[in-house]
Amino acid sequence: MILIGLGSNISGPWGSPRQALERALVELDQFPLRLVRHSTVIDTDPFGRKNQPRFVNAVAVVETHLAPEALIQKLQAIERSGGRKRTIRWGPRTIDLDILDYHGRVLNQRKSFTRLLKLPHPGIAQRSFVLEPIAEIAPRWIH
Ligand code: PH2
Ligand code: MG
Ligand code: MG
Repeated sequence: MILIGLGSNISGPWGSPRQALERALVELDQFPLRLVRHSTVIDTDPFGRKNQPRFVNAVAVVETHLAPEALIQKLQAIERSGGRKRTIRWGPRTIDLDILDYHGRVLNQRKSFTRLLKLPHPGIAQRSFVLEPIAEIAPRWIH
């Protein structure tokens, strides 16, 4: 199973955070991605950096033939079209798409000089805004 985490807490070209999540779900259903199912969209307290707007979060199950490295690049391209600017870590964002799990693969790889692709996503167990949507759509999923 491939699990994608979605998050947003500022408006951008796709509208409000909730509208941006809805649009991102449409983008996750364009070839070579197929949206299998997704959770409800929940309002959540900001995690990590507290003094920023509240988030909306959801989790989606997708299918694709893309390998993890190609998938993350595809997700980053979707983020860019949703107005994502990479500034401060854990700061406000118009749209954030994270690979949470890729068929149980374990990866800790240097993708470029600065960015690491880690699988499963290292923050899952600490983040209820990820765990609750996973429990909704994949209750038998095991970390
Ligand atoms: N994402 C972050 C940092 N903090 N807090 C919530 N509630 N939801 C998020 O998606 C989120 C966050 C960095 O990706
Ligand atoms: Mg994130
Ligand atoms: Mg991210």
